[in-house]
Parts: sequence; structure tokens; C-alpha cells
Amino acid sequence: MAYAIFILAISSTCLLYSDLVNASKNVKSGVTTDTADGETVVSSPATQDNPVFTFVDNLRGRLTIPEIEIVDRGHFKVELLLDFSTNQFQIEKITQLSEVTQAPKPISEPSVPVDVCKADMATKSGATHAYKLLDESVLPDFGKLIGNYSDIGIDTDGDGFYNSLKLSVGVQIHKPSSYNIVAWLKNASGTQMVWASAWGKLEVGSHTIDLLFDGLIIRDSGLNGPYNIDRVELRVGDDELLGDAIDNAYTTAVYQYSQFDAPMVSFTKNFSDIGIDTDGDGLYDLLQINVELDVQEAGTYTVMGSLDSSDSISGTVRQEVQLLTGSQSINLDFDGQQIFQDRKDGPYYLRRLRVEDAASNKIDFINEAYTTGAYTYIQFQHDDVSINADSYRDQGLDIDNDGDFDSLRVEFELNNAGQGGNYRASADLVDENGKTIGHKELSFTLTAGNAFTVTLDFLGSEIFQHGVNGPYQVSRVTLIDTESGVIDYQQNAHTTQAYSYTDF
Ligand SMILES: [Ca+2]
Ligand SMILES: [Ca+2]
Ligand SMILES: [Ca+2]
Repeated sequence: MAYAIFILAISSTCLLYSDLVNASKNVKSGVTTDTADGETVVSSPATQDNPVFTFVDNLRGRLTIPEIEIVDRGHFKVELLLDFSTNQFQIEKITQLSEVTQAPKPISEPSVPVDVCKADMATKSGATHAYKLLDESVLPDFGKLIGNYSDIGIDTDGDGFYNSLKLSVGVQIHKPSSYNIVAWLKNASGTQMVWASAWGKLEVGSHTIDLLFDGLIIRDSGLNGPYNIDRVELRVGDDELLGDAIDNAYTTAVYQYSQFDAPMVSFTKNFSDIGIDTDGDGLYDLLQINVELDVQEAGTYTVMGSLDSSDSISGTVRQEVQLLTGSQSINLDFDGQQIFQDRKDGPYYLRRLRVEDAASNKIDFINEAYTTGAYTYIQFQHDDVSINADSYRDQGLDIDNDGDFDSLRVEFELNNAGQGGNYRASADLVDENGKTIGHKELSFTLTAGNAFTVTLDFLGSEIFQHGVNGPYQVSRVTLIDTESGVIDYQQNAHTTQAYSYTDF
């Protein structure tokens, strides 16, 4: 019956309510919709007043439904009712609203194309819109899961470890079609581990379909069997309508996760870290993190990871390494000067750690890999002349006493343990949208060991013409030794007071 309604919907473009009202509908609706086997499929407001409905041309409209929670994949019919107090138009649309999912998920504002005669409606007024969401998922006439299962570990490369766990599923087919058989595997305590599927055309009769659960995933789970086949589904046709489903279908034989194949390489989650001073000046040029790997296949791999402080990224390292089989370590070296310039004390966090094979396939990944020991940023490499990041201050200067600031003065101190020389400092003044208001530079000479205040006066006329209120950011502060180049840098150094541009 559900199938008949499907045909009706796709062959009609302009239906009156009276054409449909007597149509037999073997479906249920309500806040919770049940299928024939008693399972909850859709939990949502099954009818909803005033959904957003818009026309894209004379015949076709588009219905936007606020939110639907999909409890299970299925095929659903949306009925749109346009009520003009005297005449009702009801339009229906069958649509598949969900993807393969292992957990309930809400779908926000799904958009459903609906065919409707705009010309017929043009003379009406005062329309109210409503929709119904009806489940048409189950097609019991096509085929059945007959409840026959068996399982075995499969080692395709003869290394003594299973590449996959094979589940054989018995099905009885009543109508020839394409079918997709899907199964989900859990451990005994209910943790979802892996799913597998097999697609093919099946003739009438009984068949045994083999599904292969990936051994790498079972190994990586660290969970021993016996495993439970939590659910098996038989899906029909290109649209994969649900033909049959069985929960708690089967329990496998006993397996240890260590009987399955391990990946080519994986992180052992053993780490250590150390500050390295390569030039003997007492400051760390590198923060070196030692990463241990377990290697099944020797070869060329790339290891990469990011070093974060609590609220910013200090750097990303990418390193190609030659690995032999067995357990071994590699070092990821993070730039100490970059850590100093970020001016965030540790501990630091090694994140987004991944290893790729020579073809750039991701083999292992850890999002939150490691927390380093405690460091202060001042322990990392910097010049004997550096910006004192805690010394920034700003003020408006009204030179001619006419009530408007002629400039915005930004000042900061330099730490100077050097022998003196010629330097240059520069900075940008930036608005809240990241747009640059002005740029200032100052060249100066330092004498040995004497502190120095850098004064940058941003033009009041530029701030006024820019027309955006503060507070402003003092950004891209750069300190240059005219002999050796950039010796210190701050991307976002200081936030000014909350000036109004009309103050200038
Ligand atoms: Ca194997
Ligand atoms: Ca050093
Ligand atoms: Ca003035």
C-alpha cells in the first residue's frame, strides 16, 4: 500500500485535496510514529503549523521544516496542507530524510521540494500552512531476514591475524531487486564498534550474504568478544527502503581484539618532552617532544602535530621519517623563538597528532595527544633586546588644545641586555574588523644595557577618516636589529582604550 502511494506522488503535480482525501493510507502519524514492527522511527512534531513555504516557479514550491529528529533511517512522506478556510489543497511528497546513522540525530530545517499549482492558489487568500510527516519505511513484501547467522575470522594475507570478522546473514527474497544488507557490531557492554554492509542484486530464493567487519577497527577498539550483532537491516532498491530489520540479532564466537590485524603504524601514547639549547646561551631553541610508535610495516611515514598553549597555536611540525618494524621513537621539534613570541606560559599541548603513509593515507590520529611539563615562555629563545609585552599603554594627545586628539600615542618598553646598536620598531593600528587604520615606524639607537621606551604616534586624522570606533588593536609589532633582522614580533600586542573616532 505504501508503495502505491509512492507511485501516486511522483506521477502527480497538481492535486486537489478531494483527490486524496479518500486515498487509502497505510501509514501512521503522530508525535511518535511507529512502524509495523513496533519500532519508533520518527520522533518529532509530526504535524507543524506554519512551516515556511516558498515558490520557486509557477508549479514548484519548497517547504522548510523547522527540525526533525531522526531516530532511524527511513522513507518518509511529507503532506503539505494549504487551508484557505473554504478550499483545502493537500500536496504530498515522499522523501528520504535521513542518512545511515548509528545514533539519533536532529536534522535542522530540512528542505522538501513540493509540486503545487500556484495559478490555482493565486485567487485565494488567507492561507495557513501545515504539514504531516508520515513514515513509509517498511516494505515487508520484498524480502526477509530469516535469522540464520554464522561468523569466522578471515586472514587474507597469511600473517596469522584476522583482516576481518565475517558475518554470514541468511535472507529470503520474494522479489528480485537490488538489496543492501547492513549490520552493526557492539561489544558485550554495548559499545558500538563497527558496521559493515554488502550490496547486490538478489533473485527470488534464499541466499547467504557475507558482511566483513574491518579487523583494524576491531583491533583499535581494544575490546574483546564475544561481540553482539546489535542490528541487521535489509534495504531494498536504489532508495534503500527498509525491507526488514532485526535487533539483537546474534552473538559471535569468542575473539580477543589482539587476534585482529594491527595497523601499519600506530602511536603507543608514550611521550616525553625536553627543552633543547643548541647554542649554549641558556635559552631553549627547541621544545622537543618524543613520540613513540609501534611499527608493523617498515617504510617512509610522515608524522605531524600542533603545539598549542591554552588559547593559541604556537606552531605545527611536519616530519618525514624512516621507520623500521618494532617500537621506536621520533622527535618533533617545535621552534623555541615562536614559543617566546607567543608569550604564553606552559604547559603546552600536543594536538592533532597524525601519522601518514607514503601515499598520504592517515594511519593513526590522536586529537589530544600529550601535555608537556611546565615551562615559562621566557625560557625560550629570544634576543638580548626584546619587547616587554606587559608594558603597553596608550593615550590621546591634544597638541593644539582644540578638544580633538591630534594623535593616539602607543608606548612600550624594551628589555635591553645587549651591547647597543641601531634598531627599528613598527606597528599597525587595526580596528575591530581587522582593517588597518595606520602604520608607524621608529628608528633608534640603543646604548649597552639601558632600557628604552618606544613611542609610536598614530595620526588622529587617519583615525577620524577611518570612521570606526575603538577599542583598537596594536598589531604586528615588529622589532628589527638593523644588522641581523627581525628579533621580536607580536601579532596581537595590545588593546587600546575605547576611543570614539570622533575624539580625533
Ligand atoms: Ca592478516
Ligand atoms: Ca639557545
Ligand atoms: Ca587637537
